[in-house]
Amino acid sequence: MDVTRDGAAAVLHGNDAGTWTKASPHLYPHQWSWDSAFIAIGWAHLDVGRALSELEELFTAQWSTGMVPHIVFRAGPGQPYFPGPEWWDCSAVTKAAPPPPIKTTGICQPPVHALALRRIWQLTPPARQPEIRARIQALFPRVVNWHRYLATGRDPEGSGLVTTYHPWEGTDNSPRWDRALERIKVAKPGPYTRLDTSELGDPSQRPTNWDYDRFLWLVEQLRKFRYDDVQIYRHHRFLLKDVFFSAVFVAANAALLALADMAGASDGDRADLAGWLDRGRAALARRFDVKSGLCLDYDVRTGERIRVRTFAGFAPLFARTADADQLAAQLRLLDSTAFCGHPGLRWRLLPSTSPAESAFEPHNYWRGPVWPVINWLLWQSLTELGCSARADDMRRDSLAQLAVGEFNEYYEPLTGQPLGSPRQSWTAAVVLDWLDDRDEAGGEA
Ligand code: 9WN
Repeated sequence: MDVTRDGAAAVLHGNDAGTWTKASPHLYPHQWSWDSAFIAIGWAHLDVGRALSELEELFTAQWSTGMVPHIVFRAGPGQPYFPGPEWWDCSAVTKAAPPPPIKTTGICQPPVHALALRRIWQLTPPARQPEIRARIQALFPRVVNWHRYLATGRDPEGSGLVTTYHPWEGTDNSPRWDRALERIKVAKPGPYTRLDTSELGDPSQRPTNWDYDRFLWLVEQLRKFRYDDVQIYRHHRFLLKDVFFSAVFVAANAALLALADMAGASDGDRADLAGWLDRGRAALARRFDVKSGLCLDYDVRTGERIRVRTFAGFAPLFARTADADQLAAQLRLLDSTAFCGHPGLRWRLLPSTSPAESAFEPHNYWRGPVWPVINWLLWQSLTELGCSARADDMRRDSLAQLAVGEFNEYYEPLTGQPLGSPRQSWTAAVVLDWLDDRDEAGGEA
């Protein structure tokens, strides 16, 4: 059966909590940061006002540092999630966190929000432009502030690359983090009971207990440092320059600049955005490894380059800044047997980890499966980079893949089997964007 707009809309409506959307009905009952950004793009196809509420609601939990937290805990006690707010205890240890009753985590996720704002504005019909413009103008400085946090607190070296503090800052059990986690020998967090593996019924699709021990131990460390970036930088064991996160940041700075006139941005903000964009683009170019054709993360603690082949290596594409040589090299690699051209793949889509890697596990979360949202980001990037034929194939194959299952979180790359949580909001959201063939209705950006 074909994947349909009505089916995707029903997922968003089913997970809708009024002004925010559960990331999924059972496994993820709260508001997640980058999920919300993708979800807003989905809502923009149904109601641009509702799309903007998603972001406005998320930003009510923004920290005074500018950080937008990775989870805003909003579900009631009947909808448990582990680890809950008591593991983070943010407002008790730092004034930077919003006061109760707002409860958040103390880390963040990739800044897709600006891409969502731009899409919302593009899809705003003329009759709604005055209202939506005013609301975007009100939100815009907060989004710039979020970017300022990433450009400063998360990059004290001014390197142009964002430092992540925890695998939960986007791609949880990606093999990119294996060596840094292996160095943590003593991780024994307090007693805990996971809910995710029983909820899903198949632990092989989720991180291991070894991973969770380390994930929770890292949370305890961050809490001990009172979520203070200076302390964290001084003492934390997990500091990774993440090229994918940094690439999204570059694309997000460009998106805010594209909205700057409409949003009435100050000269200072425009100059900052342009500076962060240039610095990020140059930094990604420096992390490009000619031998492998990939952009490589590095470990701030050891200085080590992380050579494992994953989707993140295509950072110059995700940033939309690849120069002609890098673009050609990355497109070749994208369709090589190490990635989309692997003969065993069900669809020619980008897997989270290369099937040619020894760490590849086709069932396991970020260690092999295809994530529709990542392919959506790449599709948008390829479109912007002028590779429309390759982008069209990616959209077509993604929709074909999504005809099976129920808007799942991720898919087995060799068989196309749907995995993870069904009725995942962000999957439905990107389907709504892929299925939209209207000309852009509204504002230019
Ligand atoms: C921890 C909600 C989130 C996504 C992450 C994804 C997964 C959470 C989990 O689900 O992480 O944040 O419990 O596994 O890895 O990218 O935002 O969809």
